[in-house]
Amino acid sequence: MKVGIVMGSKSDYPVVERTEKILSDFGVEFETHVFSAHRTPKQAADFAAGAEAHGIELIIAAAGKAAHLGGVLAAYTPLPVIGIPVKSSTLDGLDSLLSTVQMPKGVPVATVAIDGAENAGLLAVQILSVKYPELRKQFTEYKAKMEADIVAIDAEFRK
Ligand code: RP5
Repeated sequence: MKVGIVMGSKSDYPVVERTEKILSDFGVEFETHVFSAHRTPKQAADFAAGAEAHGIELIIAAAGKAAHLGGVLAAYTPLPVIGIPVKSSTLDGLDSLLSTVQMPKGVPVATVAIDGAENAGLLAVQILSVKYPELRKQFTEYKAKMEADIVAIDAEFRK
C-alpha cells in the first residue's frame, strides 16, 4: 500500500511533514513530491496520470493561495484525492480552502481543514482500511486511545 503526497512548494513542507508522521505511525508507505499546478503543470499531470501504475492507491495534495493542485491531480487520476488547503498567504488560508474544496461535480477532492495535515493522514488511513483490515484494526485502536485519553482528562477535573 502506498500514498502519493504532492505539495505545491517546498514551503508547504512544515504542514506536509505532519501528514507524513501520521502515515509513518500507521506503517503506511508514502512518497512525497513537489509539483505545482501552475509552475510545473506537466509534471503534476504526468504524476497523477501514472500514479496508479506506480502502485499508488491514494493521493494527498497540499497547496496554498490559488490552490488548484488537488483538483488538477484529481482530473488526471481515478484514485481518491485528499486536499490540504495550506495557510500560506495574507488571506489566512481561506483562499486555499475555497480553491481546494469548491470542485465541480464529477471531480471530487476530499478537503480537510486549513492546515489539517493530521486529518489528511487519518482520512487516508480510513480510506485504505476498507481494503486493508490491519489498518482498520489500528485505526480502531487509535480512536479507542483518543477516547480513553479524553476520559482521563475529564476525570482530572473531578479530583
Ligand atoms: C502555492 O503557493 C504553494 O502551494 C504554497 O503554499 C504557496 C507559496 O509558494 P512559494 O511562493 O513559497 O513557493 O503554490
